[in-house]
Amino acid sequence: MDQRPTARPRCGSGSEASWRVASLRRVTALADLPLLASGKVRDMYELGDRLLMVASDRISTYDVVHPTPIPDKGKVLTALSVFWFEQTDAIVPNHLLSTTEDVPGEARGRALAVRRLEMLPVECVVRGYLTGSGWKDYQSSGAVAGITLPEGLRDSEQLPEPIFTPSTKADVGHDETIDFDRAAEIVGDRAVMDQLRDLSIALYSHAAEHAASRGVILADTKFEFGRDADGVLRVGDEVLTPDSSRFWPADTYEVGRPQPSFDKQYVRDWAAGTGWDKKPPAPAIPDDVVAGTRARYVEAYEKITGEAFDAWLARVAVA
Ligand code: Q0Z
Repeated sequence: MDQRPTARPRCGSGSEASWRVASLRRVTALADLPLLASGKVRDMYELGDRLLMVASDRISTYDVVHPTPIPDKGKVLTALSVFWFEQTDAIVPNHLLSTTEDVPGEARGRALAVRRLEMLPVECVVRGYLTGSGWKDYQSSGAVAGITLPEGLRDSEQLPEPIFTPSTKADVGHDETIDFDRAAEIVGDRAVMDQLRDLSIALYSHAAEHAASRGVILADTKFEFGRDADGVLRVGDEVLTPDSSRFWPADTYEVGRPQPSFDKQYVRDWAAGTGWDKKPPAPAIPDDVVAGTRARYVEAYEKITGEAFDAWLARVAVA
């Protein structure tokens, strides 16, 4: 069991002798925590009755993870998630507990201590623009997730209003878009599904408006919700990051064609030039493409938050 103290003195504060402070503030190494789940680019550890979510520097294109990490990618995504959790706390509470307390030094900046939730079994997708699978579905049926859209919409066009297009949580392969009724069946409660839709659209609308004011289009995004030990509905997982959303630079946006991805376009363009068939294994990424991609992630953070990325690193640094 977790025998670490729940409250620790801050280094340099209080009157304890420094040897005592040092012994009490020693934290567990990541390797000593039980690994609960590993995604393509993230890992989840048990932290007593809470969880530690760790974003890695791994990057995937065309659903395949490259062997080369993008330095600081995990920290940028974690920092962005925290920015949005703070921004949207009044819309819906979230699972964030701490960015520092009980976060091992080696994981600082890329990890969050979060409440354990009972996750609801649907993905809550909101689309403000017609792209990706939404664009495909519209072209073949005129509808997305059972929502009939106006005729004549073009690739990447803004929708008259944001739409809620839930999907299944597939263990392997791709999530499948479902209509609202099917989502309500899976969740088992239509009123809860109404709540998830309203919260998802409110979160998206808030974030899209903020992003627009900073020259970034939030085309679409995905949320995951769950209930805490008291039954309170909270948004979990990561929110409004480039891995859970499509961000487009507003200054080069053009309707009628696919938009370049803010973060991954350098890697995709380079990969296309190599003749890689998009099947595993993904090729190693050359240094200049790594550097360009890292710069894009940092730029996205700074553009959206208005804060230097270094300020995030300083805020979470081990005291
Ligand atoms: C998140 C995932 C990751 C692999 C479950 N607060 C929570 N409570 C309970 N479960 C989750 C959360 Cl966020 C939960 N995932 C997605 C994240 C690695 C899978 F870091 N699955």
